[in-house]
Amino acid sequence: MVGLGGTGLSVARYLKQKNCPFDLADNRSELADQDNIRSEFPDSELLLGDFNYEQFKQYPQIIVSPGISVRSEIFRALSDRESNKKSDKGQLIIGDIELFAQVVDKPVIAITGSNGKSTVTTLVEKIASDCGIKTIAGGNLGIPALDLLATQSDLYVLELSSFQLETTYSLKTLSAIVLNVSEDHMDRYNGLDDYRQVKTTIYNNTDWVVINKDEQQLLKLFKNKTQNESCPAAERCIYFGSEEPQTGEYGLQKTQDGDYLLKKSQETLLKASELRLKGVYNYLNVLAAIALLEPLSLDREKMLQAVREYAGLEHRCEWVAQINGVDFYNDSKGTNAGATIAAINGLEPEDDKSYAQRQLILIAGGIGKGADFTELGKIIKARVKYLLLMGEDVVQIERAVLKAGMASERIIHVGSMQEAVENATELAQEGDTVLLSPACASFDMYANYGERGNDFKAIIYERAEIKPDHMADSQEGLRDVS
Ligand code: UMA
Ligand code: ADP
Repeated sequence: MVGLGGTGLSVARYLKQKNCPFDLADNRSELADQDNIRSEFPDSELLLGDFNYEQFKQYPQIIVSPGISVRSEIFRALSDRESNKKSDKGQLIIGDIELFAQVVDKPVIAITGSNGKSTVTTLVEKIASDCGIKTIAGGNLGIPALDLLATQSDLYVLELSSFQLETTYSLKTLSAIVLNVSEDHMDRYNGLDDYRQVKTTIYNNTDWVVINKDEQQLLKLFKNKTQNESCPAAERCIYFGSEEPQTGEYGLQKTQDGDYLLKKSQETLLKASELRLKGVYNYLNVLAAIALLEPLSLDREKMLQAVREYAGLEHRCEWVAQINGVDFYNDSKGTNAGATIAAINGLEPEDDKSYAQRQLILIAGGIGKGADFTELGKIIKARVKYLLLMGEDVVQIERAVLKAGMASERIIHVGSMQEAVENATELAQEGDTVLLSPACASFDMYANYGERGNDFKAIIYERAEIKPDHMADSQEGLRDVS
């Protein structure tokens, strides 16, 4: 088992329970919990420090954590050894989702995408549970997949990252979705096409394919795939998107009276104003969740009631407080450009007539993961009055924003969250909105996005003299590159 984060430990516990012999490796030379690991797994060797090809090649199977790239030299070399390509256990290099796939005996719904995964995963879990199905969700969301097996469930909802998909081969799903694809993790992929290709492997073995019609490149890729391979789901596609739907599809209808979520061409599911989630991207998340559950033919009214009740997750465009007429939103989970664009558009809908009078002040920056910020730069220029930048890769964002034509005096560099909030408060006028949506990972300044969001909220609560009783401690499952 290579990599001893949350996934590594869950795999190790699973293998121990199955009496399957294994050793453990991590390329860090020291781990904070290494003594505990040694005493929990006394029969396993603990290999710390640089990975060693000669050592690794002795093993019939290598399970790799998602935080470690299987495209790195050592794993490429190991898989290239023709004779070892497949062990008697299957692929030589696998991940925890593959182990899960080999034993799960209940239906699985799988969700990937650059943004919206956690929202859709938890919404699917809530709808199915409220409709009376014993459901549990996990994967990239937080509870490692193998740990889900300890809870008796009739339905598993898995959030899957592209890293996890890279080491998964035999996952069979009831329904599967690639929500969207925008630049993320470009430090691990050879461009957007490569990343998109990995994401679409989620459709490899699914009964029902749920497809976002707005994602033209994805549609094209899927059509090519189904033409070239015999794909059982080719006739079982459920389409959704932001346009008015055609028969059998899910979509949105914009009217004078507001937005409606529709199924097929006539049937109204919900009026957008009935939802606690806001923003077109969230309406799409709702449609995606309902579409994923279509094969289960759930009770329609119970399903819609669950959707109405769903309040969204912490750190995703979460309203924090209003101070002197200024609203503060925490979107610390906005860890790539696509997420921040969605958050900006969601808070300031184009058709909102009062938009012109309101100012948006954006706090962004962190680890850019090699992303191209050109599109985000244009949106910021068009919609953001002041941009407060902090963290390691602010130069890339600043360059994109200046290139889009934003005046340099509207861009302010700050050294801490405290300074960011102080500046934002000074610049904001009554009616304005301050949004933390970094478009970057947090680990230059924080342990994870949760800690970053909590820091932002704590500063605001202090200024507002609010004593929140719901401030979460550093949450399990938020160990991230996000
Ligand atoms: N690491 C090393 N050396 C090692 C092992 C890990 O340096 O030998 C580093 C990695 O580079 C990484 C960190 O340690 O920065 C954690 O890596 P890991 O694979 O051990 O992480 P886990 O604790 O197992 O968490 C993983 C997911 N993390 C990643 O994919 C990086 C978690 O998703 C997921 O919740 C968990 O498994 C359970 O399935 C987090 C994430 O950020 C939320 N995911 C990315 C995202 O959503 O964008 C993909
Ligand atoms: P993920 O698990 O994929 O990171 P989340 O549901 O946690 O997604 O949402 C993270 C951020 O992504 C949100 O805070 C929001 O800014 C943005 N977002 C959510 N849903 C979408 C979507 N469908 N399209 C684009 N951006 C989205």
